[in-house]
Amino acid sequence: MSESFTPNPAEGDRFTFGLWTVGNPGADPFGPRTRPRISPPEIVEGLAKAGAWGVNLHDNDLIPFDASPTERDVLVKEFQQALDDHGLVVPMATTNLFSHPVFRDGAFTASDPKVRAFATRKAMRGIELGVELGAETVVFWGGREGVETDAARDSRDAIKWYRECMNFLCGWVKDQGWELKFALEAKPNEPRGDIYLATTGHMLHFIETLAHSEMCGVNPEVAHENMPGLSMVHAVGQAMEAEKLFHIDLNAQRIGRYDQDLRFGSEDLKGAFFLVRMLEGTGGYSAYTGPRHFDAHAYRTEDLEGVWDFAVGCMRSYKILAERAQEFDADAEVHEILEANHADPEGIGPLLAGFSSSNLEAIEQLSLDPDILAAAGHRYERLDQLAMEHLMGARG
Ligand code: GCO
Ligand code: MN
Ligand code: MN
Repeated sequence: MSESFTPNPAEGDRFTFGLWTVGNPGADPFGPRTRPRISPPEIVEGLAKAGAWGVNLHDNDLIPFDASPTERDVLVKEFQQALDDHGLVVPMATTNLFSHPVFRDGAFTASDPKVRAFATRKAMRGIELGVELGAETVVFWGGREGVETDAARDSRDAIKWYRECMNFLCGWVKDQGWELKFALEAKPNEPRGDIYLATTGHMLHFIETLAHSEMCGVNPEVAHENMPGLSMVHAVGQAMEAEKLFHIDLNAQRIGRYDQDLRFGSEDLKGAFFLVRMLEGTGGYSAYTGPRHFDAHAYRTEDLEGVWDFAVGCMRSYKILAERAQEFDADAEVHEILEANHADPEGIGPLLAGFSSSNLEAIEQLSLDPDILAAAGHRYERLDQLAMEHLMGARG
């Protein structure tokens, strides 16, 4: 076991936080903020001290909605200076298409085409800001893309307008000659009663219908998959298999609750373990190469000291889980159980990998007795106990 799980960008740790995450002042729908606001340059300084590699932002985390062009430029310059001073990068940028009342009926899916045009224009300004700061990925989270009542519009229209806006923005980015990737983030509900494209799976299909699907992928979030009781590990696995995991929002969540955005690893530790194992690639396939981004915030009980405890905690938990995953995948007993379950001494698997008359004939000839096949147990109780013991630090 390592002596230290301190995050260190110089050793290859690529942890990022949003300005809105550590900058969250603890306000909720039932009460005002509980801690002071921190300016973007102060956040950059704090994140660098904590061991983060980068910082991400919404346009309006840095530039107020009604700032003049001159005010904008001053804020961007100060922020850029802080990034240079503290050696942080901005790998991702996103656009706030949910706070202003203009988006009360949606942004890209608003029934009023003027609102859709306004949202598209705001997204272009957000992308320009991202490019200016060096971002390579643009996230789209459609917080207001939904309804409280389906009397409002036909969801087929909503999906069509969403596609039109994404196609327009992809076309514009290409026209600018920029090499950017778009990462679409799903959430099932909150703040709208029902949000369109509710899960990562919905998004993966939608992306395939876009004009420039090659530049679009997903940004799955732990909390958003767990809210309705779905598996984040499966969402990420499907995205990785499709080569569409363009970004990730790490946090923690208890099933069935409002979007909690808790410190990574603080709930469903087992889910976090298998997620980190998949991202690190210790169990097979290549590792995810993008930044490990935390979209979470400190408990409302915390002051600024607690905010930095929160940020360090997210990164330490990730590193601890990465080490535990590596130990699990190096465990001979784990290998033994997995090999027994995956064994294919007769070479049957490849026969199913493509239809041909010879494969068909070979499949038809196989002696497959379901009672024999059903007789043996799989030893997943032991395998899972091994995972839990590695996770609890009792092995390895
Ligand atoms: C949420 C969402 C947002 C988005 C962010 C970036 O928890 O409400 O996840 O935090 O990730 O707007 O697009
Ligand atoms: Mn998110
Ligand atoms: Mn969330």
